[in-house]
Amino acid sequence: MLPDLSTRIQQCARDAGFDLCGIAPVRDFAELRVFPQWIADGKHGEMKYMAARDDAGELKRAALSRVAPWARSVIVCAINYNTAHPYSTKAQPENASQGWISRYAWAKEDYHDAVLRRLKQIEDELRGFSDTGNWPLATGDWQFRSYVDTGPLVERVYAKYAGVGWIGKNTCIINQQMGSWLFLGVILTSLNLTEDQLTANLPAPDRCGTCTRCIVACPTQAIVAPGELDSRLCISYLTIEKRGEIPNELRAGMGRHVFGCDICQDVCPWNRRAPVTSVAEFEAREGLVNPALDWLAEMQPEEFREVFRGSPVRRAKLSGLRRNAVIAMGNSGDKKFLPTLKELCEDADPMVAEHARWALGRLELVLSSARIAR
Ligand code: B12
Ligand code: SF4
Ligand code: SF4
Repeated sequence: MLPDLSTRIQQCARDAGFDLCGIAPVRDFAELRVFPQWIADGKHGEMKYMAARDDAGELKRAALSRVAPWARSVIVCAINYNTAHPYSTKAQPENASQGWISRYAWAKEDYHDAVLRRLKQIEDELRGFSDTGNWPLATGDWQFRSYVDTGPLVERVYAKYAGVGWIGKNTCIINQQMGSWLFLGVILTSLNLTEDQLTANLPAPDRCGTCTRCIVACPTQAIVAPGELDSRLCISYLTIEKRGEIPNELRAGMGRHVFGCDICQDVCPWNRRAPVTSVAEFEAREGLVNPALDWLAEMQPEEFREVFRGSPVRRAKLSGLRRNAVIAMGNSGDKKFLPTLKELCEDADPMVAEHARWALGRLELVLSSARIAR
């Protein structure tokens, strides 16, 4: 029995700057049993790392107890990244020549780095407990491993069982007070926390009720069932993870999204009064909120490196970002993009050129149907 251990850990998390923290046991949770079928159905698209298997052929992310047999509990931390800017559902209809970069990606520092640094601070504090004599146990044998995204686990499931929030129908972790603009970070630990320390009032109750706003609002019908997302249809996947050509039939639904998508969170009633973060690293970089589409579509490598140094947007690579911006121009209904798109049809990057040809056709169609309607 380790009295007050979870309270001490939560204090460490607050000291490190996290808004929420809980501890979940390592278990074969019911939600994890849907994961193998999700992979078997191909809903992870081209994200091969999601389907990584261990030597015995088991999906790594579905079986933490096999991949990290030493791990007994998972400390789950969450930090608010919401800024005071309007939601995309409000800002986008007003700015036809501008695109949308997802709220999480405006940040001055990539969240992987900002969150991992804070997790390491917690690790250090926990290790330091025995040295200062503040802790009744020797910590020498404790094992910790911190992850942001890259660990062999489905973070949201552990967040649910740590009491951080419930898994909404949009698949996001939602906290009753904070909403869902939260980054998660996890620390696997060898700490064998007792049942009552872990599970008092857990998991967080589901408060979606009869609401279906996110499912209805998703422009590409990517939420195929409550809590189940088909990545292959999700704008976030298409604009960030998908390499090469975007399937033709999905391009119109992408609207003016150039990196990520926030719609299923923008419409969520639990985000209506979501607090604004005080974390300096998550403040928006200049020019990334409602960025000009032609600026992105014509960006050169040097400027890309400069503007997106240390930003998660680098993941799309310049070619992918330009591809996305070109599609967005096609969807914009703004005739000022016609000459730029004509030029981009001959772009040296064949992927950009192919998408520009589609976008030109699409823009001409949108403009002519607008003329007929008048
Ligand atoms: C791959 C990935 C993606 C993929 C796939 C998303 C997805 N929903 O699976 C794509 C690229 C589309 C994506 C998009 C986004 N992502 Co992402 N992503 C991840 C990553 C790396 C893995 C997620 C995963 O394992 N998916 C597998 C599926 C099966 O799991 P799941 O959707 O979480 O579903 C679980 C439950 O919903 C439940 N479940 C599902 N169906 C059913 C049905 C029943 C009946 C039951 C009982 C349970 C159940 O079981 C599932 C697990 O088995 C995590 C980090 C991590 N290591 O966990 C970040 C993570 C989930 N992403 C995050 C973010 C911020 C985003 C975006 C908001 C970014 C953006 N603005 O564009 C969007 C949100 C889109 C959305 N609605 O999910 C955050 C989420 C924070 C939060 N509050 O929830 C995470 C945790 C990263 C982090 N460290 O903060 N992401
Ligand atoms: S992120 Fe956008 S495309 Fe993906 S499920 Fe949510 S609303 Fe749909
Ligand atoms: S929009 Fe409604 S259904 Fe979707 S996650 Fe929010 S509360 Fe749940």
